[in-house]
Amino acid sequence: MPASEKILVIGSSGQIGTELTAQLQKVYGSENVIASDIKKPQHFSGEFEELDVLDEKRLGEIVAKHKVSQVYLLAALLSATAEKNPQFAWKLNMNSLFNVLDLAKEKKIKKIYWPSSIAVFGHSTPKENVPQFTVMDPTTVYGISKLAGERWCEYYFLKYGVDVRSLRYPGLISYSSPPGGGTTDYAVDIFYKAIETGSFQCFLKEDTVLPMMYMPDALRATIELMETEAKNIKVHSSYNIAAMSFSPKQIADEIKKNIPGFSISYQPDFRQNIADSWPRSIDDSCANQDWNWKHKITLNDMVRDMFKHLTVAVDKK
Ligand code: AKB
Repeated sequence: MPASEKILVIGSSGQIGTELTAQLQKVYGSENVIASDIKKPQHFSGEFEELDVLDEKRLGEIVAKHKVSQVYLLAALLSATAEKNPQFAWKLNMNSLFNVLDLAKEKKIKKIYWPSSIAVFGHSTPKENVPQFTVMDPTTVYGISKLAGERWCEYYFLKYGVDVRSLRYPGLISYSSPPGGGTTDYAVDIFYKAIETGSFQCFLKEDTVLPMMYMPDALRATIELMETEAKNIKVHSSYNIAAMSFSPKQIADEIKKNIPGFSISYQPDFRQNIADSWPRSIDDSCANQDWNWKHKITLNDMVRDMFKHLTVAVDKK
């Protein structure tokens, strides 16, 4: 990244935002990264601006003040929370994207990162090895907003030459910041409950297989995509990326290798319907061909690393 670039992360306190902000600071220098969210977190080191992304005027002021050239837009309501407030989810997920796309259209910023999700797929999408281009019929408001967002990203690229890049994240698993409001969140909660109480009640059925990824791979994918030369980006909606797929039972079995007495029970709720509409595995060969993407972390590595970090964190409490 050229030295003159300044990055604004919107939604820097969320699950992805917390870790991506730290990684961007590490890679590009703290002085080149401005974090922003609705409220400043208690312990944050670096530049921070309080920002409601729906406030277009304030967003423009922050961009001008810091001479921002790249925006990572991470603020969104995820699948489960969005179902509880569909109108607001649509407003937040779509208007935030328009506010940022329009800054690029007006040449106030040069590059955008905006995450999409496996939630863009639906019941008619193939369940296994979903190709990059396929049937997409999402049934959740979150999935609909991500699919519409993908179409708008491509539209802004084709019509106005906006450099906007995107990944369809699978469920993301991390130890340093909790997820909020997703259907794949169980795969993070299960570790905390296993360590703290030795048991876990899962809101999905035991054999519900979903695509997942460990956060370090997701961060690397994001930065690699943003570093790719523009001429090599062939997908202007959002790239499929993949790492691993597992069910609650499979991850519970891995956890039992670390905590032999661990027990899991299943009490499916409304999130089961959401999970049932999503695919089980993803074909990410386009990302591999265009910018050399390849995941590194397997289920086994991830479980080992989660326990290493979480056990230390729980011991310190
Ligand atoms: C969710 O479960 O809503 C998210 C996602 C798959 O985008 N983690």
